[in-house]
Amino acid sequence: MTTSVTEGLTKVQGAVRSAVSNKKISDLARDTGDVHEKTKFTSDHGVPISNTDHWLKVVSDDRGGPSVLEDQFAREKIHRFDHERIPERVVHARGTGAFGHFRLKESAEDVTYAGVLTDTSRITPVFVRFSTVQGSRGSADTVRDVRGFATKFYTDEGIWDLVGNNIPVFFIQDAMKFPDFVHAVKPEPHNEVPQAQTAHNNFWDFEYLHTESTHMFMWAMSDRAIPRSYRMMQGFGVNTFSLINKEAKRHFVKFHWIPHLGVHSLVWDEALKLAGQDPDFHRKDLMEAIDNKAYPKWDLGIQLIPEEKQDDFEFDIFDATKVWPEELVPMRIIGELELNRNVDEFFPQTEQVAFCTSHVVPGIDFSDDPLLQGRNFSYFDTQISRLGINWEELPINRPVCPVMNHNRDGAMRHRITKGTVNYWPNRFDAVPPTKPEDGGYVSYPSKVQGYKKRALGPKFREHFSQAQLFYNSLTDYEKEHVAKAFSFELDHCDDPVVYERMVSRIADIDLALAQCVAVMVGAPTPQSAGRPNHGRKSRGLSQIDFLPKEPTIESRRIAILIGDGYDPVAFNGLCGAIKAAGALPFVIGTKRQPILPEGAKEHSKGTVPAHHFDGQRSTMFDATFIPGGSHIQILKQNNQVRYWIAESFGHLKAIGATGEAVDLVRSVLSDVTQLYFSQDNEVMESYGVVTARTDLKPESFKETIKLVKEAKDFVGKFFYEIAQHRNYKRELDGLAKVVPF
Ligand code: HDD
Repeated sequence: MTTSVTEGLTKVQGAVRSAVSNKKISDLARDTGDVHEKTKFTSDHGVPISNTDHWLKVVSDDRGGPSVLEDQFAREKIHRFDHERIPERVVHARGTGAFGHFRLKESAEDVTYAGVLTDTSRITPVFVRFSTVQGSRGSADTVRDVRGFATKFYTDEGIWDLVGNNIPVFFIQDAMKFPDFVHAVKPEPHNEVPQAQTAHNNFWDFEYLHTESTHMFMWAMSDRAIPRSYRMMQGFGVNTFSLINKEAKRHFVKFHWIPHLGVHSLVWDEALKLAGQDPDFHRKDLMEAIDNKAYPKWDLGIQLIPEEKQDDFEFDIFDATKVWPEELVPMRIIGELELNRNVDEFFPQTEQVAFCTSHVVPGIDFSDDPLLQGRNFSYFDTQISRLGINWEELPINRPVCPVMNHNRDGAMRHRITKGTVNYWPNRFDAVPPTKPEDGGYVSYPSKVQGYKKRALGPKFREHFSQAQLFYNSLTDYEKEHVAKAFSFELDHCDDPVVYERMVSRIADIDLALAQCVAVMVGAPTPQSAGRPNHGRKSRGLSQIDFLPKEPTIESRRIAILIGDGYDPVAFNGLCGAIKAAGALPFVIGTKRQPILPEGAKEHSKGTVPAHHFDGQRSTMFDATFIPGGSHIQILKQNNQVRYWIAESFGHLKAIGATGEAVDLVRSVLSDVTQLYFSQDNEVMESYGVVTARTDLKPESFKETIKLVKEAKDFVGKFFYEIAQHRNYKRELDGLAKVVPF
């Protein structure tokens, strides 16, 4: 008996190892399912069905009659449908996911023996689910909110779930407060309003009463909470974990995902509009990028503190409301995450994926972070309620290494374990615990002493210093955005107790900010700061610290506006250059039927635009290009085109125009007297508006990438402006508001 179980296990392990070596492991991590085109239509019990449209009825020759309950196929179809929904996640209900892999670039064996962080020859398959926090499953993607960034690593030693957010700190220090926090942030209990917004009394009431939230709400009011794309945001493990090495030495660790594309955000007006215009904006963005092979990538960074230095900091390193400033704890980049495959079916993969912070692999351990310890209880529990006790058997959650133990039964058990015993120890020595020398998990033997009390360590009591550190580290335009975010949020609170107290709290961080918000929301203007500003700043808190090393427009969506009579040379040249730079051109026309270029021959097929002006808005694109040509006479009369240009300008986006289109752009932006446009032969860049009077020459498109790096010629200058993401100078100099949109 013992031999057969062990042999079986060895065989499975062998099969997995060889699959790993054949790089087929990524296929094991997902169930590709059946391809429906090749399979006969059957009932769920496998019987082929010939009619799926009509319930079995008693019909006579001339009329229909009653349906009969006997129809087992109709009943099965309706039963299945009635039970299609499972409880949505209590938080992070709205999300999207993708598959990919993690490659370790530098072994971290000096600090851990975890295979996934030491074996540089491995390619570890992953599934990542991004999410918003507050909204229901059907809410919009672009709301102001924290974003979830949860990664499931299918390692050779089992599942490692790194369940993080795009903000490095959290609202509370102790997990016991989580239900209060979630109740306060979710729609209010009496009317279920508002959906997917923190802009309401209860949330800000809670924030005021929990000074520990101050650091986090400063982040939530910054641009971090309105990302341009899931692909352009950082991820943070937030909690403090431990890494243990072969010598049984412990380091405390914080995990970071750093996006190759940089960290970029929408502007608030755009985020608000997109919530209605395209509620799936972020979901589609991720799928579109992967479909176009613009695979998003992140570096994995670790910050390490050796165990003996845990008390060397003015903050408690187990307090999840604190960052570890990079000046004190440097970042070490060790690996790279790439997402490269969209899901095949949303429900069994993205919806049923289930994460657990308690899922770590040998070499990774927990810490005394009180938030993490509570999370380690909560996630497993929530998966039981969402999916049932056998949730780890679902294809998306299943480890790719063998699983063997004495756990049994429960609803929806799939696994069949052969053998006559299901307990340990047993007379056959069957399925014994795995010894540490064979890779069995060993919890780090840390020394624990103290009193059993409902309390936190003394350093957990300081709540404002890092909130100031964050605010001080922002650029001027980022600070302006924080002021606007507070003004929006507190304007939506109608209880003066809430917004007046909150303004006094903001004065604990920055007096000028509090004064500005007070004016906007109608609270008494504070006359003195709640506490002095320590004036310190830190790297890595402002988004500007994450601009890509080389300017890139990869995967950016660029709208090209045309009507009949567009200049074909500029149009074709720009389309080609956009594609060559890895970005996506979208032709938006006055209609979605063929549009003819200037001088088209009689039977010319013209261009069929991807969209027309009623179908799209400027908000859905990163930049706009308008080629010259006689079509400008038509576009000039078109209010949608004029609005598009004004709105793009207001949303700080790059605008490019050539030939006659320069006059169109100038006429829309004529009130912005600080702008300069191309007069004759030169290419002009002014506040991110790039214009060229002369016709574009095909040879100038050839070396696109080089031109962008040097910001040369029309293409180089225009693409360089797109790569900057937004022209914030336009906002700082007050130009963005000049043209109404
Ligand atoms: Fe949580 C989901 C991130 C604190 C309890 N959380 C959830 C998800 C993410 C996070 C990304 C979605 C996972 C997915 O895509 O399925 N949560 C965090 C972070 C936290 C945090 C970064 C602070 C460091 N969470 C936290 C606490 C508790 C929970 C303190 C409870 C004590 N979180 C849950 C949950 C969820 C969840 C209720 C809902 C759905 C799920 O777990 O699977 O158990």
